Amino acid sequence: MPLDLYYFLPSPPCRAVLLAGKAVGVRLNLLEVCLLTGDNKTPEFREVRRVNPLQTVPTLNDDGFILYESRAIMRYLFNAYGKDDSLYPTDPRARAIVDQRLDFDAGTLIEKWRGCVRPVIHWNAKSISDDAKKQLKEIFQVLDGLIEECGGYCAGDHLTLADFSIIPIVSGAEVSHRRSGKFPPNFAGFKFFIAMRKGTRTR
Ligand SMILES: N[C@@H](CCC(=O)N[C@@H](CS)C(=O)NCC(=O)O)C(=O)O
Repeated sequence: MPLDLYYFLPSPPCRAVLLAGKAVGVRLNLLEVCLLTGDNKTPEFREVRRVNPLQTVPTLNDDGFILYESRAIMRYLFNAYGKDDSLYPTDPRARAIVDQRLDFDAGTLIEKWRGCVRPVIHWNAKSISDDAKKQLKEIFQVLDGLIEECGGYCAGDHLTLADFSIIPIVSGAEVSHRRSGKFPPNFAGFKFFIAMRKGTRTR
């Protein structure tokens, strides 16, 4: 039985779940909810509204079991269907580092990203404030240091759920700043990111 995933591609948390689902090896039945046209407020989205008081994507429906919050969904996919323990290590310290990075993403990194994109997308701001840009730059420098410490990954010396959560933020920023040449240097060594770009770029 396929798992239904309500998603919207530009949303980093949705892309994180798509990456994790692929790595875990589950088939996701994708149901698009266009946030730009307010699909999540329409009657068609009633099912999700009923089960997700936040009315957000991603939302997973696994045979009636409903889950929202991308990092909880990623962990659930791993716990329920994962075969490759390295994605979310069982060693307490290795897992703690993955959890730390996931929490760093949820509590800090994505918020700095939102500080830049939200005013433009939702509040018709014509530009991003200098303060928001500065905050994003500073947190990217912190992330850059973590990637360097881990030899090209976000948490530990191999690919984990933390990379899937963080990659969509970095790739979104990279697209925005592709020509500025101001990207933190170690992002160039972010191994999964490079692989993903090679696999997905068409030009
Ligand atoms: N912490 C949540 C964030 C979910 C979230 O805010 N999703 C946004 C898209 S990025 C959304 O659905 N927004 C619709 C709305 O707020 O009306 C997660 O990681 O899944």
